[in-house]
Amino acid sequence: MIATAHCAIAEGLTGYYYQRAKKSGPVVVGPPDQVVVDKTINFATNTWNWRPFGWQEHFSVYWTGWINISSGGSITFSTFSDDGSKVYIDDQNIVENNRGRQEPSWSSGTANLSPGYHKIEITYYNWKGSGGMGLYWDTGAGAQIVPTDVLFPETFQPQ
Ligand SMILES: [Ca+2]
Repeated sequence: MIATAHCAIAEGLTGYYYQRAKKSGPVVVGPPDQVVVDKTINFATNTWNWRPFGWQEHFSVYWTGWINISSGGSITFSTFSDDGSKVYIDDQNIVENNRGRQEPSWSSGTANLSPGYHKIEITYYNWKGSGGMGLYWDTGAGAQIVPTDVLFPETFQPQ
């Protein structure tokens, strides 16, 4: 047996993709239509033309997994999304960026995190028209896409 938990490779977050949504928010219950691991959450925030699996409208995504915090303290997370999105860390709603159908919009929130692994969950949906989604953090150098090397999929078992 290989002790995978000790040499886990950061490879991104597990994404559950649903080919459905409501006008007011995501629908992320029941069996997903697709499940993948996304290296980063950084989809078409320059073109607003994100079409996962060829879908353009009426889809939702639930990403889940772990984020590894090397230096604890206060960290600001943001999303930039069309339509809405939310971020939860350790079951706390850190970013609330879900106003119903919306133009590309920023929203931020701050989490006070200890060093180590924390559960992270994100919801996103595109009801109609253009779509895109980015997950950012600011660890002192301005808002940047949360990098793959701190993101672990749902199946990862933190020690
Ligand atoms: Ca839209």
